[in-house]
Amino acid sequence: MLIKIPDGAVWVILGAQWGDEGKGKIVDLLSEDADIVVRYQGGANAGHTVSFDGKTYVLHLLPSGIFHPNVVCVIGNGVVLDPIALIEEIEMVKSAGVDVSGRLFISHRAHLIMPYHKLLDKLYEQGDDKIGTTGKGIGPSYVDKYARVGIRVVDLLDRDVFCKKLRKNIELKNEIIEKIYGETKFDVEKIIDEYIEFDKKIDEYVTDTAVYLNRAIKDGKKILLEGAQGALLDIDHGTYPYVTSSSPTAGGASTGSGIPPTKINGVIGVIKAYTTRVGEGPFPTELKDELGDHIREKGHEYGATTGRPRRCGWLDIVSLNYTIMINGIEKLALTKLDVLDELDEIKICVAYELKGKKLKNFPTDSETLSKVEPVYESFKGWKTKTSDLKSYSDLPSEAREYIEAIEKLTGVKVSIISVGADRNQTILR
Ligand code: 2SA
Ligand code: GDP
Ligand code: MG
Repeated sequence: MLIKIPDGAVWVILGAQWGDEGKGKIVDLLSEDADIVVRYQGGANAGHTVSFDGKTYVLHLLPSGIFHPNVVCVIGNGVVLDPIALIEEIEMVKSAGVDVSGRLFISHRAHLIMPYHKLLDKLYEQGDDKIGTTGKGIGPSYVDKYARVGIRVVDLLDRDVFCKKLRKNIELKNEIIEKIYGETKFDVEKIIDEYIEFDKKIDEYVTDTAVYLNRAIKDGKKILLEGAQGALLDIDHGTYPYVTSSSPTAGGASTGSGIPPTKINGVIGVIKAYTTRVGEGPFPTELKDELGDHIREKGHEYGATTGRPRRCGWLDIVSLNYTIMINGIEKLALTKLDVLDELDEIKICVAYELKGKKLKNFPTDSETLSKVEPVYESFKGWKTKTSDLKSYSDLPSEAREYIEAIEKLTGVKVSIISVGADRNQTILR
């Protein structure tokens, strides 16, 4: 199934909910006609699933275009790179017959995840105020980036620079580390050796990816910018503090890749036919009942990185209209329609009420969001298997009504409909 991408297109593909919308599937699908796919934020917290030819792969750092031999994959400067996870992943795709040589580029400017980041992540997650992170060291690594003490891929080029920065970091963190372990846990020399070894393994991929991408734009290449997590987990625009520490939104695609905003000419939002969230934080349409359990089991809603059960609920148009606004989403890809196949009734949240009054905007604080009452519109279920259907007109009329209601409520066209995890289980409009 080929989705044609115009020459010179630079499109952002991002999650318009709380992540796991099926970005991996959609990016893989679009990659068939793309030249370059770029990851622009997050790290190995992401789990992007790609399924084809009866096989399923979960990617954490490599862009979801990696299974298309003609696509160049770029890990941009906005990503926080876990060396161990990256090397494991390169090995994983190699054993699946994928050659990454000459078609994987990693930014010099990407920050590294260090062993103490993972430890601090776990430490901050103790107690009642936890965020429900993936424990992959993401937050602490971005803290160091913004505190201007982070270690970047470029620092590995000079052993002396790397050692100096690492020693300073360990010194800064020792106090906390000693509090947990009663002694300094980290062997600085061992970390240095491990990371220098890592540098040797990735050296062939490291380059100035901003220069590479801007040259590619001049050459009219077709570029996809792949967001991780989702817009409602954005550090600025998400349900703070229950967010990730990066910018999954369209703005982050520019800062996280070095592609200027003026060169981005399309934004596609990926949404599920319902909503999921993993980790803590408000979720107005959450179903804490058997229906929620049914959706979790039917949709295999378990974390692709941690295996944690995902919280499930109805589609929420209020939050969706907010993420459409923040990102300038012009097209929607709707996934997992098949998961709703067995339901008698399907609901969409069309408004929030607080103390009996309708809210005009998506609340700015999590406290308020946790108190809103969703107002639902009800739709008749189609009670028909959709996972083998190939065209829009094949879909049962109730399913089409559901999709068209989403379009009406958002003012955005649903251009791609996914009815199964496989590449081919897709309906185009
Ligand atoms: P972190 O680890 O600091 O980024 O966690 C902060 C919040 O961001 C959420 N988050 C995610 N939400 C959905 N999917 C993610 N990737 C994995 C997946 C998650 C998994 O694909 O299933 O396996 O558990 C992801 N990564 C981060 C996280 O749950 C916190 O709410
Ligand atoms: P991502 O993080 O947005 O890439 O999404 P994940 O890979 O974390 O989670 C999406 C899950 O749904 C994966 O297991 C996919 O294989 C699966 N999936 C994607 N699209 C569909 C679909 O249309 N139907 C079904 N049943 N599963 C899908
Ligand atoms: Mg995921």
